[in-house]
Amino acid sequence: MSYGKIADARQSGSEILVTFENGELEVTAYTDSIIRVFSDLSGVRPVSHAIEGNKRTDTDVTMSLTEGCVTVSTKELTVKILDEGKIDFYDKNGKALCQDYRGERKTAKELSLEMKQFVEQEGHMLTEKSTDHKIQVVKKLDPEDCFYGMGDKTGFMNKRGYEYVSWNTDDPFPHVDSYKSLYKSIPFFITLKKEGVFGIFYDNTFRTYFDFGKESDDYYFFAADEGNLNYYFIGGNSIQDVVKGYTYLTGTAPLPQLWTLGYHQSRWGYRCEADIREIAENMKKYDLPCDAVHMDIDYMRGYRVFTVDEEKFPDIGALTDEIHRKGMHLVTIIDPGVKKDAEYSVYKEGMEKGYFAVTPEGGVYENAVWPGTAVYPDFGRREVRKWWGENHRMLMEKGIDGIWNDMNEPASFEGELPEDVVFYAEERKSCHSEMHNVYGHNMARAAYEGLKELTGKRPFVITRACYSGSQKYAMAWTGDNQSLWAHLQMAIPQLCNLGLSGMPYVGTDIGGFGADATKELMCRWIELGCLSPFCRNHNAISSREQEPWTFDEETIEIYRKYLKLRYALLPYLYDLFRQEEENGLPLMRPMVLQYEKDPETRNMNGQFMLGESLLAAPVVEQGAARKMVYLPEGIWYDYWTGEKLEGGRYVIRKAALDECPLFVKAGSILPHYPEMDHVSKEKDKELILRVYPGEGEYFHYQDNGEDFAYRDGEYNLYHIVSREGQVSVDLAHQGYEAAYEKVLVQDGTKVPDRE
Ligand code: MIG
Repeated sequence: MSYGKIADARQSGSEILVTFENGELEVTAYTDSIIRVFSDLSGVRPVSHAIEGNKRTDTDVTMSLTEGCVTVSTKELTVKILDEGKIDFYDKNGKALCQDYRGERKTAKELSLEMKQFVEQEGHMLTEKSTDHKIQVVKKLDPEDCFYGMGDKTGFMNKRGYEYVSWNTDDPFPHVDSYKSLYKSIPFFITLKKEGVFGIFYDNTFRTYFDFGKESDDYYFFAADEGNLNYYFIGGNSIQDVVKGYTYLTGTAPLPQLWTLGYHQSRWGYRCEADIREIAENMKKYDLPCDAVHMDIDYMRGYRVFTVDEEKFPDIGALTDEIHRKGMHLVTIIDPGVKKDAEYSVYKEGMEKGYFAVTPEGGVYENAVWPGTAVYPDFGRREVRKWWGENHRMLMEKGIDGIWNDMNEPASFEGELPEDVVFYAEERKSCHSEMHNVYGHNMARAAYEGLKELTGKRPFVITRACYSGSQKYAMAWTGDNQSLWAHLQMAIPQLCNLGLSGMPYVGTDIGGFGADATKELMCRWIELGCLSPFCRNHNAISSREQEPWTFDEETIEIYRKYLKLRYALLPYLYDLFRQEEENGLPLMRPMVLQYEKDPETRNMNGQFMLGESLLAAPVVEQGAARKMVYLPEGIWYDYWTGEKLEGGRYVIRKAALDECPLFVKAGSILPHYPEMDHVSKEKDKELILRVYPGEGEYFHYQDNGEDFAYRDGEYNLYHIVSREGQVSVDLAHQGYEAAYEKVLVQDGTKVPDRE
């Protein structure tokens, strides 16, 4: 659309309304570094699904109006709004950060119909060409610009040169770089310039389009055909600031229960109680630490959600008791699709109360998923979420410890839901095209609120589909990957980009979901997986079994070594979660998040940081027995040998099948737990501090690992300082009664006798 010339500009507090010949733009400073640009193009101003509560702070804003230009400034940013609705952003020194492109898009030519038919004859897939969109923000692209974020999109870290569509999609074919959509829609990206950085969050739940310089070297754009122009420009001095800004808006992930950070074993195809028991027993038998076994759709009665098949699972309460006695937990899957069955209470009640999505004509909308014909709860409505939440009561009473939400894109076996199926955004009548991308988000929210109410514990909810802000309710896994080296390789950039997109608690299906894992792939995947925030081996009923003991003795040993590493590092992971809850920074960090001033890190896909201290460089290539690792400037120590290494260069680390290269930054203090085979209900008695040469300071956090008492001060915070070989430990906050009985200080460069 064409805005025409600026007619007027008015300021009211931190909000500026610019009137054009045809249309209006609102520019609102939320903080000094976050500015929202809004234009009502649809006649509806939706309440954000991503942002809860009022995030506008008292922000001093100045405005001036000159011919053809409105200048708006905060302490940190200046925005110039020009004729035709063009907008440029500058940092406080007047350096241009982000400018609207002045030219027109040059959309690619479509093939002729004849040529299309010719190409399709052999089964080639035609990719749709990108056309102009009703709402389209085209920004000037500079040669060195890199792009990150965008949630779970395929490919490598840097999204430069690729296009994506945010439309939650369940596609079981191998997820490759050309995929434009996966399960999650997180319309947020970070632009790292040669100098300067910022983020843009396009809060529009309709299908949105992003092109990071695929169409042209001169511009990039984001776009939509419905909804409004509604984006947040997030400035800052670093990528970290931008991620903090984005999670300030959309929320951080709440601290999880400690046990959820343990190891999870899963498979689609544990068909009866005996199967679950056998898994738990094998974990013990092979000395493999484990905290949870997952129950996929097999446990339900005819795939009816919130039911249990009593033939195969005659006493699920007794089963959970038994699993709990082993120190483990049970997690059950819940899909959104409710079976159409007049005898089934969830269906009956939902029908009576009008809780399911309807067609424009008013009949309940039906499609099919696992149980056959099924209907879709309308999670955008508070009362439906409440009802759904309460439906978890039976499972919670039977002792189930977590809920795994699948198929919530939503998936459908009989074609995609038509765009006009009626869904609500709270009281406002809406439709599938607007509510699709937040369907999983609202379902996860329902589960989170239900579990919180029912158990009082920190809810453990896993979700596949997400929108921006889903991190407040659930952690996420990356869906149906496959046992492919390409997918192991993709795990690093995919999880890192999720982290930059505000989702810190994420993991892949370790070993791969589809296809068949080889022994080598399995070993390499646990080496990476044990350092991912979520650590679960899961695979498909149609794939070869992939529990560690289904390979050979060596695989079990390697698996054990890395599970023990994970359990040793649990206090470190938990500390990182606690910090993340405060500042929104992910645990698993791309090198560029930690070292953005070093251009070498801009395209780094084979290694990552876990917090600030640990650098992990897992092997993700078949047959490789060494790994090239980039050590940023400074001194590093090999985690396994204690060897001291000079940074600012690449090193080649040998990496036999049982070796995952790990390095620790000088001055680090890394908390470890003593060896354990699950997260105990008993209070931790001992903490080990592995201290590395150099000046160091560290805060270690401890609480009951389970509920929300920490928010009332029931936690301990240990302040640890190491200076010239002297280590001191002080309690900076004391509120949790079970402080450690023993804190053991170890020299990190001396190899521990623990294997
Ligand atoms: O289309 O519940 O991504 O983890 O095992 C299959 C069966 C449906 C897809 C999930 C996968 C799960 C599977 N589900």
